[in-house]
Amino acid sequence: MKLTALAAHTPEAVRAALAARGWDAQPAWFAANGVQPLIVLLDEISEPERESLVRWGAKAGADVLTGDGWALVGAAASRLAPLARPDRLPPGLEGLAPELGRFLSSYADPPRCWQIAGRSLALDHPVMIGVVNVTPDSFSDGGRYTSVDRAVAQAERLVADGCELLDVGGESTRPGAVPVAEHEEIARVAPVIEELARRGLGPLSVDTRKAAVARAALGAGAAVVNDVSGLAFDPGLAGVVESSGAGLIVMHMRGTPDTMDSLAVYRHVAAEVAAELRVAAGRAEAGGVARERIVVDPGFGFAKTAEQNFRLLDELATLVGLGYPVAVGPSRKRFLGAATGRPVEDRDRATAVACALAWERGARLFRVHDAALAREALRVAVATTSAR
Ligand code: PMM
Repeated sequence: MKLTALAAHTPEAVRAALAARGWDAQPAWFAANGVQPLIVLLDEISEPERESLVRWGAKAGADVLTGDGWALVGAAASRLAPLARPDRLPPGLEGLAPELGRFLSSYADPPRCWQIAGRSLALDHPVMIGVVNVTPDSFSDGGRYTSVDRAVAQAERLVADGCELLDVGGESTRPGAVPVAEHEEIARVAPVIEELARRGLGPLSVDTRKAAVARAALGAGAAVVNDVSGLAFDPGLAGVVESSGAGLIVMHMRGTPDTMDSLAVYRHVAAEVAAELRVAAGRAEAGGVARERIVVDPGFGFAKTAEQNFRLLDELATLVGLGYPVAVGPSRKRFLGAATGRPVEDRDRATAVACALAWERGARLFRVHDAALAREALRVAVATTSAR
């Protein structure tokens, strides 16, 4: 007998083992997905549901760890699947089927593209979003690109280095940053967006929390609204996105840049951020924004300590489980400095590594200040992942 330990973090090792033993590609891929271990945490379940789950787990050979009102279920995907099928559900578990069904179908068939105004971005490869900050006080490149000419030069470099979307922001959101008046923010971003669009340096995104700024930016040629408040700041923003057909990035944060640092209190950061992002994406959908236009983002550095940011980066698959494409913006942030000891101007290598780790965990979009290094790291990460 000869034992080989197979890698279990993706179905790839099982697929390759079966293919090497003569299985055809399709059946090997289905079987590999079927034996893939999945773990789901079910909160807010009733006592009868909990009891039914324990009985089902004993019969199905699933691990069920439970407490008051919750159950953590670990099993191969093929064993979990019947829980999502109303016709095959054990009695008493009917309430679980819709959510489990949604999770399993997005697990089996993740979003493959993102609809933004006028086009769609394929997500079968890493999509880099280049940062063009036109704020005088952004924490990482503060004040260096305030004029339109400088923004254009920066945009040209980002596009040459592989960015497929450029994110133009006119209000710094670093902790304690001074809020910018609407008209001032429009005066900063609109001319830059207009000029970048005129030069074909797009598609373009506007990084704003405000409906009026988004409206002006979309009018100037932007195709995406990137809202760091997750539609919590301006109730009018969803309507502006909906009526323009723009893409929307819903980022997680708590409070405002002024108050967020004091709100970095979590019992279980990945689960709480996922739940809060689900609510934020729900706000977008309730406002008429189609699901295929929405991307979610954990909001590294926004109401999170360094330790919480690293937990979230490691547990990014929890956000991927929401079923929306996931964007990340670790670029040059403080938590990377905490790990490397490097100052803000020397964090692009750490950013590139964080992007590679995030790709491996399921992120598809990467908001970066320096795209050249991130692109190299992402190429290595992509070469290590199998095509789905
Ligand atoms: N971070 C910043 C600004 N906007 N948008 C998204 N979607 N995700 C982020 O992580 C994010 C963001 C802050 O960084 P900056 O001041 O360097 O732009």
